[in-house]
Amino acid sequence: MYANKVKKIAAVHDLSGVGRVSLTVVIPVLSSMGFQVCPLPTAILSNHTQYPDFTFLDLTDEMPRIISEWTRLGFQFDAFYTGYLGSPRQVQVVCDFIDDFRRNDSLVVVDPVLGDNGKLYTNFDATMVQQMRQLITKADVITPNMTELFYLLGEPHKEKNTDEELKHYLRHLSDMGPEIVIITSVPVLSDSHKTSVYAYNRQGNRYWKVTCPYLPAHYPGTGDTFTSVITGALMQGDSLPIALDRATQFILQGIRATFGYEYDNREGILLEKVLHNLDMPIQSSSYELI
Ligand code: PXL
Repeated sequence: MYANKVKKIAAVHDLSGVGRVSLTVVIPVLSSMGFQVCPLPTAILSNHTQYPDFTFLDLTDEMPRIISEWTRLGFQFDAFYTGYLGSPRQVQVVCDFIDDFRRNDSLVVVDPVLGDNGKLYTNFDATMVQQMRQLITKADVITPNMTELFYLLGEPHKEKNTDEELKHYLRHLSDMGPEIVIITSVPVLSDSHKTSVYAYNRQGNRYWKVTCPYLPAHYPGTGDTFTSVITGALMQGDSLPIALDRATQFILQGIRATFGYEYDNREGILLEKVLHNLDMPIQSSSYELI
C-alpha cells in the first residue's frame, strides 16, 4: 500500500507576493505543523487585492495541465485545501480534481473566500458566489466568515445574530454537504471587546462556541491562517473544539505580536514572530458547547 511518509496537502490558493495571504501563509503554517504542502496555484498576484492596485495572472488554463501531470506521476494526497480562486471556471476544475484524487479517508477543506466586511473582494461577482456554493458541496469542512456566510446562504448581510440564528445558519450550510461548518469573526452582542467562532459537527450533532478578546484592527490573511491551523489540527487528530481553540489562540497571538507597532495593517499579522508557537500545547481552553 502506498503511503505518504509525511502527509501531503494539495493547497489550491493564489500566490500573492506581498500582504501575507493565501499560499504565503498556508505553506509556513502547515509546514510548521509537519505537513508537506503541494500548491496548485490559482493565480499569481503582485500583492493581495485589498491594495488599490495589483497585477493578476489567472492560472485557470494551467491547472488542468498540472493535475494531469500529477495523475500521470501517481501522486496521492491526504488532504485537499482550497481558498482564493482565480476565476469561477476553476470551480469545475477543482471539483473534478477532488473527485478523481480523494480517497475514503481524505480530508477536504474549503475556505469559501469571497469577501469581508459585508462586501465581495475586488474581482468577484455573483457568478463566483454561485460557483462557490457548488464547491462547498464537496467539502468535509468549510470556514466562512460572516460576509461569506450570508453570500452562501443568499441572504442579506445581518450584523446582529442570536445563538439560535447562528445555529440555524450552521445547520443550513451543513445540509449543503459539509459535515463540519465553522463561522469565523462573529461579533459578541453583549461585549464589543470580544469576538466568537461558532461551529457545528453533524457527526454527534453538536454546536461549539469559542470566544476571545477582540483587538480593533483588521489584518488581511487572518482567515487563511485560521483555516490552515484548523486543517493541520484536524489532520493531526485534534477534536473539533481543540482545533478551534488552537486556531483562535494562534490568531490572537499573531494579532498581539503585531498590534503594538505602527504598521501598515495591509501587510497582515507578523506571522514570522509567532510561527514557533504552533509547536506548543494550547495554553487555556475556552470552548463551550451551545
Ligand atoms: O485572504 C484572502 C485573500 C486571498 N487572496 C487574495 C486576496 C485575499 C483577500 O483580500 O486579495 C489575492
